[in-house]
Amino acid sequence: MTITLYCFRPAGGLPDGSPFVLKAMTLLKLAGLEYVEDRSGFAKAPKGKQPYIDDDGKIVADSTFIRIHLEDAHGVDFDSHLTPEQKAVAWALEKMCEEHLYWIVVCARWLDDANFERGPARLFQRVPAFARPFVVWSVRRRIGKSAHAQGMARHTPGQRAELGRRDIDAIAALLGDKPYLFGDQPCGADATVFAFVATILSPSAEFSTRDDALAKPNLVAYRDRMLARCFPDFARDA
Ligand SMILES: N[C@@H](CCC(=O)N[C@@H](CS)C(=O)NCC(=O)O)C(=O)O
Repeated sequence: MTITLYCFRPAGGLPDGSPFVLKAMTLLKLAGLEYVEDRSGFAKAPKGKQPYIDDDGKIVADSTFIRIHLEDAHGVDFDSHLTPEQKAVAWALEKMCEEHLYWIVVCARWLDDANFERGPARLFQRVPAFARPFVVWSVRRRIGKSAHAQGMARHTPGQRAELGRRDIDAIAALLGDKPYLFGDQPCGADATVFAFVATILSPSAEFSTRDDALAKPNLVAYRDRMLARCFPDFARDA
């Protein structure tokens, strides 16, 4: 049985423009499970977001629930080599990326006009030209409201830069000179942290958090290592 992964599309030199989709792809790769990509499923997304999967008729939405499904239904144990303390750190780090760092990325990509044109604007290329300005305006407005409700958009760009720098410092310090977050083998949290680091390093948006990540050689090497391992077609020549 093949798993179908509902996703957006490659962007910024990565297999998908969404860090959550990239996380799900990476989990599937780390698990050694075959999957096919379907880029036409957004309208039917059960939670209005991607990724979601169809695994032999079972629909699972949300990257974390996809991970739990892979563990339960396919017997995958991403964290078999982690101590309970490392598992706790892994969970906290993942949620820092998904619930904090993500919103810094959202603000950089969607609120900044130049970054919007470089990145998310491309998502609307298939919308008929006459309707595009309205669709773009309404989607940007909705995402801006979400970022405001979450809180990140209430900060000044300088304050977001400060928060982003601290997230990047935390990831870089935890990774240190290890190949993966907790040693020689990747764990579940590597899928998440890689997805966010790679998204931030991608040239599709210019913001200070990207500069902070580019200034961490261990993060750049980690991105390249994970790309080479999971997505060789997208690997840099580094
Ligand atoms: N908690 C979800 C978050 C997924 C998510 O936020 N996906 C974004 C793309 S990065 C999305 O589909 N957004 C569509 C929208 O908000 O309209 C997960 O882990 O999968």
